[in-house]
Amino acid sequence: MTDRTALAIDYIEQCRQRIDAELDRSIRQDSASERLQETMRYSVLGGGKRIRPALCLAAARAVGCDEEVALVPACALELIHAYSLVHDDLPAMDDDDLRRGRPTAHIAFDEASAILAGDALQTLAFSLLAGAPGLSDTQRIAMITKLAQASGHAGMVGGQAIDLESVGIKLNLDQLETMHRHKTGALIEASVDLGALTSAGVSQEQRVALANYARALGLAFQVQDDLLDIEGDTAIIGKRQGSDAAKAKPTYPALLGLEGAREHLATLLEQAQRALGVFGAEAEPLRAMADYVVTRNH
Ligand code: GRG
Repeated sequence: MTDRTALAIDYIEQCRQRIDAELDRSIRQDSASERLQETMRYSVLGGGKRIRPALCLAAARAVGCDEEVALVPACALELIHAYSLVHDDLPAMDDDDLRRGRPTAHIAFDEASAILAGDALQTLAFSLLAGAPGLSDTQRIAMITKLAQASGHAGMVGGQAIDLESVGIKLNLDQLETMHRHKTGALIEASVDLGALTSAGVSQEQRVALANYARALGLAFQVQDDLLDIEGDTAIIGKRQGSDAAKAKPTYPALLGLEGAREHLATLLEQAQRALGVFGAEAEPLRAMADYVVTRNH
């Protein structure tokens, strides 16, 4: 493990404690149904690497902001991520029994509860953003707009639709990247941008640099995910059982070969790190996060 990867692991751990406390507090707030609240808590607080919220806090630091101001936006990102996983695991989607090493929400509870929990997590994300402390209305609206675009049909949900439509079809590299840019990249890009938006004075140059970083990192995340699937690490933690259709999905190693995928990953990491050239030491957590994403083992 490099020093920078160790720094990322420490940084994520520090973020996790603050994020999980805030997520717990948000979900505890008045809920009409105890079972629904329990399904939401199960889906959000039962593990997960917290990559997206940590990226949001790290981006806030890079633009000179107090990470505390990015805490609520970071939670909104994790809530959207958790909702996407709950819905992705449903029988109508990937039909997975295990997630993060334990039964998926629809197995632990039931399908209707899982659908409702996903719906409620999504709306909670936007409700949190609308009341995020320490930000102007203009900043809150910019964040809500960004997160809605990144998670809706122009982003993550759109990517999921492309994914479902492409089962059994041989995608080329461009098509594969388009799918991943929407499905997983858009939320990673939004994570960094929401962090950048915590600074009212963020410059265009900084935002473009961070967008380039996040774009390369979002793709790198997916290449590493595909490589981990091949190495079998994800099977060990029971992340996926999945339907035959899910297993037949196109991947980077299938298109580029194992070595080709590893080279592609190295190129994307280099692009991400190069994009941060306009920043100094304040972007060190972002640099570390990039190293972590491409070397993580689950
Ligand atoms: C169903 C609305 C809807 C969207 C689904 C993002 C997505 C779209 C589905 C996730 C399916 C999946 C397993 C994609 C592969 C990449 C990915 C997002 C992995 C999970 O993210 P991690 O590794 O998860 O950050 P943890 O558990 O650490 O939070």
